[in-house]
Amino acid sequence: MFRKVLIANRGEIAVRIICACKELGVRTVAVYSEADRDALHVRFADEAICIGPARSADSYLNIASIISAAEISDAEAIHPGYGFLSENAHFAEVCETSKITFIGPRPEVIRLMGDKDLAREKMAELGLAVLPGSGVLNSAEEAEREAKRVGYPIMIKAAAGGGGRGMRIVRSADELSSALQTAQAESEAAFGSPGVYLEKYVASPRHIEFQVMADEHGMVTHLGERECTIQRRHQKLVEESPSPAMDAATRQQMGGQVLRALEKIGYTNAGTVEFLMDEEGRLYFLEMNTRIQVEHAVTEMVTGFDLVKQQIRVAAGERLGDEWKRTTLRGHAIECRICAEDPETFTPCAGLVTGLHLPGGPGVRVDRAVYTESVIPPYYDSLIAKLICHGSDRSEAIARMKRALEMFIIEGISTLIPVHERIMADGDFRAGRMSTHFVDRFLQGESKAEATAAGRS
Ligand code: MV4
Repeated sequence: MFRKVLIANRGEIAVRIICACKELGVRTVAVYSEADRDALHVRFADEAICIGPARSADSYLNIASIISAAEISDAEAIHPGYGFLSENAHFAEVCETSKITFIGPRPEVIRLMGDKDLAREKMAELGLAVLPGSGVLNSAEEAEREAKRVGYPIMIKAAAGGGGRGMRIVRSADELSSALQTAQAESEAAFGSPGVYLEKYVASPRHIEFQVMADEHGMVTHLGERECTIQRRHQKLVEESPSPAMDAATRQQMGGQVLRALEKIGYTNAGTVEFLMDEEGRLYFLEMNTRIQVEHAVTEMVTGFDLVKQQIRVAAGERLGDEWKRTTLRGHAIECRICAEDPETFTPCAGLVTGLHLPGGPGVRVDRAVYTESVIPPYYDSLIAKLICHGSDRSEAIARMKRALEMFIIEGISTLIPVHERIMADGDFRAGRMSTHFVDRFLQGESKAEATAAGRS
């Protein structure tokens, strides 16, 4: 096992990684920006090194500063968390050449999966179903030909994108050439590369993703799926495991397909394979995330495994134990992302937290970096805590979430807690009925009548 690990991240995930290290008996090095001097991850780590000014580009994304911090502190490994440098193949390579273990998959695998159209092609070749679609489009004529073959409506996606950014729906041929141009320009501006591809558009899908874990000895395992359909502008709000739309037979079949594909790629460490579920319940591969995700905790609650500890163990060369080979899912877990945002407008709101009470009791977990008197800086993601509730079944998990939200008090700043309370009371949510459009419809008040009724019952 490593003696010392550097955590190249901030916020709740940095604290979460410190928890894992402490339990493994591994010393920790935090890095922090000038805006994070008083942050919880700095306080809980054994050592902390300031790596630059508040702006992410100058600190948490600054590869040279982070590698220097690892060298100065003599850390043997770096855990990148999520976001920031977690899916940066170049960073993983620099770690390798600096003789520091990057806690994640190999750089080539990160690079393959970062190229969304190549990943799609590779996974199709390895037996996963994909939606009808194209490779990278080289001309307007090619786009026209491919769109016609696939059939409208189609969706244009950035090859270097992912997570929904830079996507565009095209409903007919006359919209195509202007949509293509805009999409290419947006992709260039956002990701530094104009490459786009197209896919058949699914009007009301669900987002379902499989959690995987693999050691460096060829053993890959899956830990069931999460349902992440409840999103707003590609930001997930609520996640759960298992998915209310998945049955045991489909889980076993899809899980098996995922494992066989990743074995052939030689995948290592934690990862997530995302699928779109169409209106008929068919699953299509979308993309793969080569990092630990925000929503990993719901999988931890239903499997009983510690995914972050296991990431560190497999990066140190340990094998997956026998218990990973026969995973059983117990009960149901739901996560609400507690963001520092206005609950009406979703505008991020930084500031001083003047009061804080965290919920507890049976089946309740809070992963957070916020504390009383902490200042939420305006420079980073608005996620300040994750509330995760486990129950023996979905309805108990929802009831726990409802009461835990009531017992979660944050004063001084606005949060999305009121939005989550309304989602938990919503009739469609409680029935497990959801699609891409859930949050928009919900905010427009279409399901408000049901919400009020369910909230009172
Ligand atoms: C799609 C789609 C419809 N058709 N692809 C959103 C996240 C990103 N990974 C891919 N996303 C989508 N891809 C095709 N071909 C609709 C979405 C989508 C979505 C999917 C599931 C849950 C919520 C969503 C919200 C917006 C868009």
